[in-house]
Amino acid sequence: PEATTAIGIDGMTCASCVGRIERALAALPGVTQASVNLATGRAELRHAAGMLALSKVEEAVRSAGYEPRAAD
Ligand code: 9UX
Repeated sequence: PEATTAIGIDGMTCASCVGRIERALAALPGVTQASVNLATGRAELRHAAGMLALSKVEEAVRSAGYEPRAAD
């Protein structure tokens, strides 16, 4: 089954940040969709249930140059 994970992202200031992070998150194993909202500083991931550790999401956000935080 499919599951949803949300994470907060600090440091985004333009639409290109959004595209960069969406590509990085969509490339994670098990992820089927990644949508990032610039206004809310929040990302939502659709992924196979049990296939995505939050630590991997945080790592991908940091590698892309942004700061993960707890989702609201
Ligand atoms: Mo836009 Mo985001 O010029 O890191 S890509 S600020």
